[in-house]
Amino acid sequence: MDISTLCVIGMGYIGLPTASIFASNGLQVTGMDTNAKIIDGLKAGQLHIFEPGLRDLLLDALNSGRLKISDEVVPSDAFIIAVPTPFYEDKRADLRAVVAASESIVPHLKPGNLVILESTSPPRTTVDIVAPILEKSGLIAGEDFLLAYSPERVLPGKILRELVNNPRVIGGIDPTSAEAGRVLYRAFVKGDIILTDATTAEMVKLMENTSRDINIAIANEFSRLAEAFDVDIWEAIGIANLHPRVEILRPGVGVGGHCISVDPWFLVEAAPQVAHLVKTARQVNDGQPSFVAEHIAKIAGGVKGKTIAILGLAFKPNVDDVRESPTVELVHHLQNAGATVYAYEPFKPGAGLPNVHQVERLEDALADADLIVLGVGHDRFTDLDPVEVRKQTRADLVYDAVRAWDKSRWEDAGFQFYGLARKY
Ligand code: SAJ
Repeated sequence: MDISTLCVIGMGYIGLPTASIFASNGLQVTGMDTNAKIIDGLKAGQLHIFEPGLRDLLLDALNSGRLKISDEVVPSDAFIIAVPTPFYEDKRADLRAVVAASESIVPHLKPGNLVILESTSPPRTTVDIVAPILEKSGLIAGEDFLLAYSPERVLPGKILRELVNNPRVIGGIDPTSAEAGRVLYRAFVKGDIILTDATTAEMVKLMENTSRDINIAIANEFSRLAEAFDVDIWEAIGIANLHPRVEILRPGVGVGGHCISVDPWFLVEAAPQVAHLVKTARQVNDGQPSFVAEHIAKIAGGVKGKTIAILGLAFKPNVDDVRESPTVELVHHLQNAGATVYAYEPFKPGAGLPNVHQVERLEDALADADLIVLGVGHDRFTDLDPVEVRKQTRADLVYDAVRAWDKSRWEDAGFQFYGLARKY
């Protein structure tokens, strides 16, 4: 089959790079979003997200004339749905954007078209939700048009490299749909392309992020145990990881972002009677900001009435994404315990987070602080010179929640230094 035109629905962290990369590999692409502000910005070559290399890729794609940005779905050979799937308050998957995107394709769907769902979704979404919506066109999935699920699996911060080089899973509602997916993604994917059925592909995606969540949960739980036994968790993990079959991840403030902290709930929702471990791991990771806040309070002799500078609000180092960020939770816990918190996030100085006092410059956070907390290991924080920081603050205490700072350097600069389950 020949696919020369493509419409990508959703210009977020996945849809935008995907649309740009298809355009730079010869397809005629329309990047569609319902958010007028995003559309206007992109048309002017302005990005609403930060991802290394994306700006140049977008500008090249726009300049080539092969990428058009639009607020409408347009008739195309193939459609990719790359919209967010958040969860409701009660942790059930919120599929409204997937449903709306599927409905927006219906008037344009023609025989022979290929539709791909990329959004992370509960098992059976492609078959039970997307297919029936598309069939409102009068066309039959698997007979008149092709339909597949192909999860994005790229790591924020390395999206452009991983889009090209990671293995790609394509789950068709039938083998012909999967094969059509292979033809489409071969335009730029250099990694292996593995074909399977749609529900297996949905489950694979959820299994990947769930297994990472569980592995981080055990690291976080180990940090609490180490704290209880007065053990340096980093030394302990370093030694344990010398074992050829052990690979413990890093404890920290918790697990955030729009993927790992959300996706396991889709399995819990789909099979609550089975997914016990998955649920417990989620609860352990969700409880980590509170554990870190209590640890900080213990070290500081209580935080009531104290002023705390939090460095970093993003969900992980060197990204601008503050969604589901555990550091934001940490801010809230410290505030609830009576602290005044000034938070500085260099990648998004004005994130507009509710109930968070964000400052625009590092020095504004440091000036009146009694205590400095490193919440996210952004390079520009790990590179800080403690001697320079000493000049900008009256704080005596620093707390490194992510083990990014060298204890002795901070102590030499005159600070009392603490960290999560850390002795050295
Ligand atoms: N984290 C730790 N300790 C660690 C590793 C991570 O506390 O040792 C925390 C991070 O600080 C962050 C969270 O976990 O808050 C998640 O970060 P991450 O780097 O593990 O993953 P994401 O959310 O950026 O991207 C994940 C990736 N999935 C896997 O590695 C299995 C990525 O490949 C997926 O494409 C992405 O989710 C997604 O979109 O689903």
